Amino acid sequence: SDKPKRIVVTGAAGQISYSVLFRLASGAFLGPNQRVILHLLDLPNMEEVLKGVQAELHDCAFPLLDDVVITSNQAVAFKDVDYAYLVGAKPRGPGMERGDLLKDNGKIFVDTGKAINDNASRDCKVIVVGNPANTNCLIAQHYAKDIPRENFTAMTRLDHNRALTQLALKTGSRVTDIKNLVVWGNHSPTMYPDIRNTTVNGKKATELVDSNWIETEFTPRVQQRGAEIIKLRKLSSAASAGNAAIDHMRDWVNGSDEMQSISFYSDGKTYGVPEGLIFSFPVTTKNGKYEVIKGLNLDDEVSRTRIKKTTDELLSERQAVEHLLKM
Ligand code: NAX
Repeated sequence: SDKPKRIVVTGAAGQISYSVLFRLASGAFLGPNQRVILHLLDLPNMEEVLKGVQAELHDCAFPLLDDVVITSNQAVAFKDVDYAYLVGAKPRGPGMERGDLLKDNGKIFVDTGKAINDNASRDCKVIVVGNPANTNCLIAQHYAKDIPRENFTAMTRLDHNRALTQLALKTGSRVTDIKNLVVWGNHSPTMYPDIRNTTVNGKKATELVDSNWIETEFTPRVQQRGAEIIKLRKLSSAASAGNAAIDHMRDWVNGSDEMQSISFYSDGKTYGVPEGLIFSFPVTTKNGKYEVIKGLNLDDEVSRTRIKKTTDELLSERQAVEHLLKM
């Protein structure tokens, strides 16, 4: 369309954003005919860095990029935005407990939810990347009552993409040969990468790989891949996380018949997951909406145990931020 779309990226001075922003400006998200205005939000002490990122965006002379707004003010950042990439979060410091991280980041997402509610386009689509992504998403959604609940999602697409490639490498196939793979639950090491319904070139994955490989190599590798990247790169995943964020949003907006993994608000009627958790489910996407793929069988010992573990973790995360969910 003629009107540019506004896209906010938070934590815009950080490393994931550094890979996301240039792809947003190049059309990797909304395609080659959609002009964009980027809003870059970070903390006040990162203003110089934001100026640097803005300068580099300018230096690309992207034909689709109309403007780059840099700010540390949430009202400015979220003003009239159509899409929000919530990447900014406080990293876990030395000696910090997971509970402390939940609380500190929880507070950030209270303000973010309010700022989205007060300033963003009424059909703004939101992806939360900053950790703990699922629970941060729950908090932001809670404070944005005027925006449809289903517009708030958290990212499990990186975990999904990791699982796709591990299976492709093992079976000597291409990722596009693989259908019906899903990662369930929380974006954390309790996630459940599930290939029991998956096919590779039309053949059942569970007949191509043995269950020992699934249990002792595939599952832990996908669950712990973030740590593996840190060990190798001495930095946490950035380009792959940014790529997954683009994949998630592009497929949500454009539609895709492929099974994808998206974390969103559980209605309490789907796969036995308690109401009100931001949980990763298998979906397809169409006309700007995602739809759960129903009827997958979770009724085996391994699935029941894994689903319970990731559900219990999300319940305990919610409990740790309960005080923020009353208003
Ligand atoms: P960086 O530390 O490079 O960047 C984070 C940026 O956020 C910093 O510039 C910081 O100043 C900013 N920030 C902090 N609090 C803010 C606030 N209140 N408002 C605005 N900006 C704020 O981290 P990076 O490597 O980019 O990772 C960002 C987040 O993504 C982390 O929470 C990380 O754990 C999470 N990840 C999530 C993944 C997922 O699959 N969901 C995978 C990758 C990544 O680990």
